[in-house]
Amino acid sequence: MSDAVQRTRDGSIERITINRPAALNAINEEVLDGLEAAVADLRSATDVRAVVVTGAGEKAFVAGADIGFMSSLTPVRAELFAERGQGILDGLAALPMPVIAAVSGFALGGGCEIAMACDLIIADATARFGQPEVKLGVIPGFGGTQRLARRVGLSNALDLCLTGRMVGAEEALRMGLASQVVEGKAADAATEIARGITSLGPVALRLCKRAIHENVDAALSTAQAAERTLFGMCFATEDQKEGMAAFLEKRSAAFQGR
Ligand code: CO8
Repeated sequence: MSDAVQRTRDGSIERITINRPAALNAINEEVLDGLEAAVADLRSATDVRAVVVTGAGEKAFVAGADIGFMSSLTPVRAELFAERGQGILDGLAALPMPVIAAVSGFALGGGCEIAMACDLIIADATARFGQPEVKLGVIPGFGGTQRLARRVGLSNALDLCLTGRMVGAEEALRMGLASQVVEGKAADAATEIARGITSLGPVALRLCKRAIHENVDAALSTAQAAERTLFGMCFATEDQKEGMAAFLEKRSAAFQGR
């Protein structure tokens, strides 16, 4: 079994580390295999309340798809590789628990696309984001043209995709690509944020993700109808009763995820 993607558990936090530091964690078939397995396991992992995705080594989150691997792809295999990557990142985005990308160093091409499939992107001062595919004569293929436009708007997405330029953490924050820029290492801050999330209502987190992800492209009236249905569903949970009782009794809530 490959160790191109490593997974560790810290209480109810799962950490996924993309682990090819000598190639700046570039994405090859083994990385996709590891991500696919992680997504499949986490989909039904009720004991995991938050996920942190990070890259091994000091230099990169992920510096894109592996260019050596891609260089000899036929059009059909390239499309299949992109289709597989898109499917896995769709699965990552649809995980029931919050997923946090901890970005230190390069998050380029497919690396930026992995980060954008996460709910939060936590960047430190070393982070460098970009979609440099046009420099290689290709376009983003793991959802980048679409997720970037949805996250940062058309103007910023066109800027990044058509120039291939890299932006630092502060510019990524201004664009709305990074959720937060932190002091110290992104992985440490992301773990702290994940710890905070583990004390929140798991069912509410799941429904909140659904409300946002499943309706982002819908008309406002349709999306709000979905929201109020999901809001109503919260009142069928023990978590809602516990959360509101804890507030009224001036104590911390102990959510069971039911
Ligand atoms: N693929 C393969 N190897 C890589 C990659 C990569 N994307 N990025 C870095 N490496 C390797 C380098 O070749 C080098 O290996 P070696 O030591 O054996 O020569 C090692 O990592 C260290 O890299 P550098 O020496 O280049 O480090 P620098 O600090 O000088 O530069 C950069 C760092 C700027 C990040 C530079 O490595 C770079 O530009 N990398 C390529 C970035 C890039 O273009 N990424 C986008 C790739 S395209 C893509 O992601 C499309 C996704 C959708 C795919 C759809 C499927 C068909």
